[in-house]
Amino acid sequence: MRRSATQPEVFPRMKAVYSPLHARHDGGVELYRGRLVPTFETPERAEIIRAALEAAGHELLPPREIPESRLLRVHEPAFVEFLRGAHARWQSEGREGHVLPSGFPARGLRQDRRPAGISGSLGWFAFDASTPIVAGTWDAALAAARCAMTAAALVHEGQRAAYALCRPPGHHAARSTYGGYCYLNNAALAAQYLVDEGRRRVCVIDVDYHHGNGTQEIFWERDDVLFVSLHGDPETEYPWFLGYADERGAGRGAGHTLNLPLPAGSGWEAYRAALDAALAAIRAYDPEALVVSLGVDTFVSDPISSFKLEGRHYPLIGALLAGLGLPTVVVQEGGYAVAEIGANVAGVLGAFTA
Ligand code: SP5
Ligand code: ZN
Repeated sequence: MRRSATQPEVFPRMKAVYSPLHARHDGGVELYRGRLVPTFETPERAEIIRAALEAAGHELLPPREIPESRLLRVHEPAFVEFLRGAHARWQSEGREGHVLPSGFPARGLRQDRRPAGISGSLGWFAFDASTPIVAGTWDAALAAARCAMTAAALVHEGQRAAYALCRPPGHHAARSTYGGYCYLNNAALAAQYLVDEGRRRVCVIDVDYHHGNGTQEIFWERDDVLFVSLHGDPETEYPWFLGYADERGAGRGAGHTLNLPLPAGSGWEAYRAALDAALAAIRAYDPEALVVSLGVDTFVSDPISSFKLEGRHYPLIGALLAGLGLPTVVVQEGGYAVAEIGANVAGVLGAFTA
């Protein structure tokens, strides 16, 4: 049925930015509980989300050819060049097996120089052994970053909300480190895009089960981006070394980071209370745009996480976020209960079109 051009759509569809290039990032393994296992972060995740969005009537569109120079607004040039070339270098140095780091510059080791060789470089830039670099990782990561920045552009140009189906995810990637299945920080790139286009205060709210350590680090000393995160308590949950409540930002950014860790096992009641606190902080900041790092690994049967949210809670989260009434970019992060990932993501997004 065609609608007349003058009549507003009763249920306007959301623009969802998707690239098939995500599928090039496949076949990697991660170190999990002492074993190398296929990554939990799989191409199937994105295809199930895509199918659910199509079924819900959202409009899929490809990312724009955003210049790679935009990456450097958030990431260090040497880091970007490393990611681009790491797989080829590993191969040209005659190595077999998976491209994973096996040693890191921990306390007591030198932090002031990057070794020339590939193994030392991997340990320098990576912070875990669960984030493999395969031949197609760079193509997929760049496409995901472009999906996020395209969604930001759509919102800047007047869309009330837009969704970026990013894969690989991004919120663990910092200015010059990668890990947690993340290489380029898609949400930070979206937020920076909005700042660069003139939005004066942007908020990133991160509702993935895991703390968005990369996003926090990127905006740590800034007051033009508020970072708020709800996540499993890092005392027991990945990424373990960031995400505590006493981290509040520094310098100009003092007070512009808010962490709301919750114990593993938390359910909707505790989650809802933390989300209310997050929303109050966002309203007080009065941002001109919102970026949502949307992980649905808060779901009760997620295989690597321990919150107890159910399918019916995702539309409630969406309604609370949409209730802020802000131009909103939703960026896909985690979620590993593959059978339910599409319904849970679509549940959040539906609130922005109702
Ligand atoms: C984007 C994203 O969601 N990345 C998550 C990366 C998590 N990788 C390490 C997971 C370690 C989980 N430990 C097992 C706890 C089982 N309850
Ligand atoms: Zn996560």
